[in-house]
Amino acid sequence: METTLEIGNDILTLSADEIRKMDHEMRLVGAHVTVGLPRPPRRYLRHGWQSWSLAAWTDSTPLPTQRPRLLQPMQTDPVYVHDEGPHGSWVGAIEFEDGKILLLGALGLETHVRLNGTRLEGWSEAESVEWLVAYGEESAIFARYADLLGDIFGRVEKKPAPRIWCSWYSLYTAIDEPTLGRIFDGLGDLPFDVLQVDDGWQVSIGDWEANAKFPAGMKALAERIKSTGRQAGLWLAPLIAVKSSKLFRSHPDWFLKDDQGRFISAGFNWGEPLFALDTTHPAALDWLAALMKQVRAWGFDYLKLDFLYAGGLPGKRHVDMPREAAYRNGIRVMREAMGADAFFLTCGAPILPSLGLCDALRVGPDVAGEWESHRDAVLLYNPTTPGAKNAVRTTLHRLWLKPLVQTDPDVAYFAARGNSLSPEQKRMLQDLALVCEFRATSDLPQWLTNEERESLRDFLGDQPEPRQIGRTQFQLGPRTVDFASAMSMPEPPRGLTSMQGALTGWLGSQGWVLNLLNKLGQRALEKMKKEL
Ligand code: 9PG
Repeated sequence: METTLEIGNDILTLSADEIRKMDHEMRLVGAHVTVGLPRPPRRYLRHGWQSWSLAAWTDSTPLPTQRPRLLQPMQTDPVYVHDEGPHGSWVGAIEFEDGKILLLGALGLETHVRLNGTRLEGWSEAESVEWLVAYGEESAIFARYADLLGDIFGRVEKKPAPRIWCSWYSLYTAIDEPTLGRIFDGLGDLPFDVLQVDDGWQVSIGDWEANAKFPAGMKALAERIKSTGRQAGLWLAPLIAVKSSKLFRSHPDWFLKDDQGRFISAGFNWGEPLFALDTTHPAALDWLAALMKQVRAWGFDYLKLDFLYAGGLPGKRHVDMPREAAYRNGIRVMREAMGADAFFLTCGAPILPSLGLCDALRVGPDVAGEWESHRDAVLLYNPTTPGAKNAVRTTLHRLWLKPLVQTDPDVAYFAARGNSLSPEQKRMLQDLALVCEFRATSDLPQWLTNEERESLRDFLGDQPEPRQIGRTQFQLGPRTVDFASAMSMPEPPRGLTSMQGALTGWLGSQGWVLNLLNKLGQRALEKMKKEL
C-alpha cells in the first residue's frame, strides 16, 4: 500500500505491505519498503555494519569503494561493498534544509537502508519486519529509535563502566610476562578497575592457550593482575581462526563456506587468511562455550571478544538461518557460558545483533597514535582503518546507542611519547571517553611524565555528566567541547592520487606486502620493549 506524509511544504510517499500512522511517527511493515522524497537530500547518514565500519553523515553521492580488497570483510559488510547508492545497516537518515532529519530504521535484524536518488529504500535479507519512520531533531529521533530497539533486544547496563588499562595501543602483540609485570607495578595506585591483556598471549588465532612468552600460564597471569586489587581482562577472537591453527586444521567442517564449497574469507591478519566459525554448528558452539568457561576458570572477569563480525558473514551454515540470527546465536551461547557476572565487551561486532547480550560495544574503528594516515585516508579512501580521526568520527555517530549498551570509543592517550597526536587531538580522545563514560588507556607508565600521570589520574577520577548541546558539541562539567574537526571525510581520490591509490590498494591486497609491513612493525616494537 501507499500513503503520503507531509513534512513542512514537502510531501513524501511511503510504500510498504502495511502502514500505520501514529501520533508522532509512522510504522511500516514489509521486507521491502520505500520513502519517496521530493528531491535528493542534502546529506545521508550511513550507519556501517560493525564496530569498525563507517558511521557518518556524508553527501548523497556514492563513495569510492574502500581498499584494499583483502581487508573488506574486516571493515564493512562485504555483501554491499559494491552497492551503488549510499548504504547502511538497519537504519538510514536524511537531512532536510532546516537541519531536521527523517529516519528509516528497522525494528529487526538482517535489514539495510539505501539512498537511491530520491528514494530511501529499506529491505530485509530475511522475512518481513517492522520499520520506524520519524521526522524531527536528530537527537530526539535517534532516542526514539533506541528506545524501540531496547524493547526488542533488551538493555544491559553495568554502570559505571570499569576503567581499563589495555595492553594493545602501546605494546601490540609484543607482550610477555616480565614486561606486563613491570607495567602492572608501574601503574601503582592509578585508579584502574581492570587490567586487560590484549592480543599476543595466545598460541595462535584459534588455539587459545598461553604461548611461550607466558610460561607461568594464564591462571598465573590473572592472579598477578588480581594481586594488584583489580579485575583481570582478556582479549580473544573466538569466531575466527587462521589457516595454520590447530582448530582450523582439525575441524574444517566448523567453518563457513560458499556455495562452491570454498572457505569464506574473514579477511587477512597475523600474516594469514582468516576463516569464520559457523555459529550454528553444535560442536563449534560446544567448543565456544567450553572456551568461555575455561577463560573464566583462569580468573578473567572482563572479556573483550573481538573480530566478531565473522559470525555474521554470509555463507552456508550447518543450520540454515539468516546470518545475523546465526551471529546472535553464537554470542548468546558465549554469554551464557561466561555468566552474567562477567563484563562482556564486543568488538569488531555487528551493532544491532550484539544488543542485549553484551555489556559494552566498541562503536568505532581503532584509534592510533596518529590523527589520520595519508595512505589510508587519501590514497585508499578508507575511513575504517586505525586512526584517531576515524575513531572519533564514527564513535560520535554511534552515541545514540548509549541508552542500550556501554559505548566504548577505544583508548585515550596521555603520554607525549610514542605517538604523533597534538595536545588538542589527545584532549579530544580524552573528552570523547568522558562523553561515552567509558575510559581506557594503553599508555605505558614508564612513558608518562609526572604531569601526564596526574592528568591521567584526574581523568580516571573525573565523572562529569555529559550533556549534548549541539550536533558535535557537548557540555562536560564547566567545559564545552566540540568534535567538529574530526567529522570531515577525505576528498575522493582523483587524477594522480587515484592512480597512486590503485597501486597502493593492489599492494595492500598482497599477503606478502602486509607481512613485510607487519615484520617491520614487530622489529620496532621489540627494540622499544628493551628500553622498558
Ligand atoms: C588486536 C586488535 C585490538 C583492537 C581491536 C582489533 O586489519 N584490520 O583491519 C584490523 C582492524 C582492527 C584491529 C586489528 C586489525 O584491531 O579493535 O582493539 O584488540 O584487534 O589484534
